[in-house]
Amino acid sequence: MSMLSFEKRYRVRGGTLIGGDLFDFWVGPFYVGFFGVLTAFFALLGTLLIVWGAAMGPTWNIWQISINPPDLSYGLGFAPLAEGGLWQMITICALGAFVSWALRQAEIARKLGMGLHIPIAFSVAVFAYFTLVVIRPVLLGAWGHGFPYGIMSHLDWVSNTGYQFLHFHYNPAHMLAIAFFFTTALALSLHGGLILSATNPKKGEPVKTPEYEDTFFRDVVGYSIGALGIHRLGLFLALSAAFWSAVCIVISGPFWTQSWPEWWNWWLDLPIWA
Ligand code: UQ1
Repeated sequence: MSMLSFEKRYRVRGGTLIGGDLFDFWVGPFYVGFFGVLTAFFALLGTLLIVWGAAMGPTWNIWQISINPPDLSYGLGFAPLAEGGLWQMITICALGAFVSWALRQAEIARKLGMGLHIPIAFSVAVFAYFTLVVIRPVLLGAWGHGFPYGIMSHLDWVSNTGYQFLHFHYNPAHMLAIAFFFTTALALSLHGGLILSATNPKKGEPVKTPEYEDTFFRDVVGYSIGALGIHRLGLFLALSAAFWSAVCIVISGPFWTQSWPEWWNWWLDLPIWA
């Protein structure tokens, strides 16, 4: 059973941002709303365009299919469908679906009288994608700077773009992003482990209370951040990872064109060595 019987009681009217009561209904377990319809529209159209692009060839090999952005010579203009125009339309559909999804999250949160933490957090991930396919290409003057939509091809793009700056690990914002990704994994593993251990005691023993959770961490590291605190910390770490990822790529090209190892020459150039 995917939905508990009492969940029905939380299915309240209102909270919509647009459309009033018109789309204020559920289909099975799913809330629809104006933005649910919009999300479905963009997701379906975008997927069909990807399939159309794949059908243009040259391969049906799932690993090798790639919908490429236009050639750099098209600048910030529209390109013919087979020459990157499909990539442009798919990008519009993706952003349309992501933004609609965030607004649907906002409607549901409003219905339930919750804060807007979920749509705001999701928007940070969307912002990272937007930075890659819109902000950076616009700053560099061509849609061709966006990344191709394909399993192997997007990995090749990441590799090539990294080597364009000789060694991307010397990018200070990239260092921060990686540190935040790793710390997010550490925090979530500690938290998930703690919750599962507290809720799965030995046979016949009662589930452990939050005091046990606090005591565990006070015993191991001398500090407990608390049940609410760990979620605030986790959210901060995860959003920081996405944020610095966006920063590290948007500064590469538009604001720094040399190799990233060379950026550290500011250290050697300090006047104190003279
Ligand atoms: C923690 O202190 C805590 O509070 C009881 C949790 O909540 C359930 C946690 O999940 C974790 C992982 C910690 C430990 C975190 C730090 C920063 C010491």
